[in-house]
Amino acid sequence: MLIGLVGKPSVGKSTFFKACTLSDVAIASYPFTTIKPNHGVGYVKIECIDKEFNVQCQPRTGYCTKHKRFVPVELMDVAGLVKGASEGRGLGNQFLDDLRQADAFIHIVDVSGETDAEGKEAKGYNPVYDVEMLENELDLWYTGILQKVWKGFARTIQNTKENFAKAVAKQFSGLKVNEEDVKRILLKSNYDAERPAEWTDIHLRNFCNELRHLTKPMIIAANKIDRPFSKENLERLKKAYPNIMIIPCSADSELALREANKAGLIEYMPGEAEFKLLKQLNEKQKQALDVIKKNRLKGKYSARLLSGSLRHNSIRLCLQAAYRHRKWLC
Ligand SMILES: Nc1nc2c(ncn2[C@@H]2O[C@H](COP(=O)(O)OP(=O)(O)OP(=O)(O)O)[C@@H](O)[C@H]2O)c(=O)[nH]1
Ligand SMILES: [Mg+2]
Repeated sequence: MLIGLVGKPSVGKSTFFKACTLSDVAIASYPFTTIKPNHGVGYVKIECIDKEFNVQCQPRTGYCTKHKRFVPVELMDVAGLVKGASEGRGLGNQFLDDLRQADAFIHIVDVSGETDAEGKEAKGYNPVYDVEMLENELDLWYTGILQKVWKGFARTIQNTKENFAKAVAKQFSGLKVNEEDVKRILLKSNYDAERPAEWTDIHLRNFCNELRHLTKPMIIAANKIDRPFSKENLERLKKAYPNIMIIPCSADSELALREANKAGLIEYMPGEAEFKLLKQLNEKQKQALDVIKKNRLKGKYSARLLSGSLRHNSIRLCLQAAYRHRKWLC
């Protein structure tokens, strides 16, 4: 199970990846900090059944502590995507190539409004544009794969009565699209698979959009919720995209807590409301943790709630994708 972290530059993809995996990756405020994809293992936290039996289990994969089970999920952090990527802009095609193997995406959006479409510093930017842009680029990517061969492809299928679903799945080979996926789209809508040469451009684009949604399901992580205008922007996003699951988070805060835990300064279990101090901290460390505690762990949009629900929801996302491929998560 591979989840790709996608989004424009500087939204916090690598920070999110590092908070989940604790791998050593480059994080910086300038665009295109990441060029080559980073792979790592993150964990989805779920309640463990061992609580019912009052024992401590030893899972084959992942780990279990205090009746919380941490299920491993492979994550991939890639380069930022900008408008025109499907035509090769930015790191365009290379970026999209890196995403072929993903089973699902988490779209990391900067809800602070402090980065523009290219990931450069800005003020008052509307993150709704970022969702529009990414959705559009992913659709163009999928549509482009069929469009470039469509005329000859559709004519041959129509004349030779070749199996449409099989032929389409072959065109998308490498993107984890199978025959069953194509059949599901055909069943759901009224595309005429025996006469594809008669499809219009709109038919083709709609078909590819549906195939993309089915084969690369996506949720949104509304990152940088700790910034002043983030809550306002979050509401704008929710209003514009009522059908997409949107989960606010602060990757930066989560990373600080995870690193402090790793260094033995605090005891913190990912997704919990509290952490326990284990050592004397210096003034700077104390201040940083105080800010996280006051503003992020206790507030309405708390890091705990956020990271907790993000984990919970990413399970649904993973299971949805796993089910498609008829295999279990672990
Ligand atoms: N305030 C705040 N800043 C954050 C948060 N997450 C990341 N950042 C900052 O955002 C900037 C960009 O972070 P990266 O993780 O490098 O972003 P990226 O999306 O991987 O960027 P590219 O690799 O260039 O595409 C850095 O300065 C981070 O410290 C957050 O939750 N809150
Ligand atoms: Mg990065």
